[in-house]
Amino acid sequence: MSGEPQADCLFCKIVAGEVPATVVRETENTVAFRDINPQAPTHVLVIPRAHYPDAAALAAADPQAAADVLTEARNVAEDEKVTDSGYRIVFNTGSGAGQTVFHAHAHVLAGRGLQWPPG
Ligand code: D5M
Repeated sequence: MSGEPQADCLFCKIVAGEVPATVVRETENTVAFRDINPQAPTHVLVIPRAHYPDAAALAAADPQAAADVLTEARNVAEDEKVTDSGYRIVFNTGSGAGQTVFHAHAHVLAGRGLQWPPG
């Protein structure tokens, strides 16, 4: 899998600036922006600029980019000042797990009590 942009991918359009988003961080390999439907006071998505359908495909094809997504999730938590209170990094992988956008992304969730096990 090449990681090339996909014309029908919403998150590729955010990377390209064709769809607006509230971007909070950017690196060479990643973009982080606020989720349009936040599930917690902090809810930021971290995506690779390259297109892979889910986190597993990203990790298999480009381990460095996968590591960069995780590092940026940690940096978002620092920026949001939630490292002491705790936060959750979620990679929904597959429709059965709740994935709805098939461009790899990490959810960074914080700012309220988070239950375990998740629903
Ligand atoms: O998560 C996909 C997430 O993407 C979901 O929480 C909503 C979010 N989303 C969808 N469209 C947008 C735009 N345009 N901006 C920001 N966030 C968006 P999943 O794990 O695939 O269910």
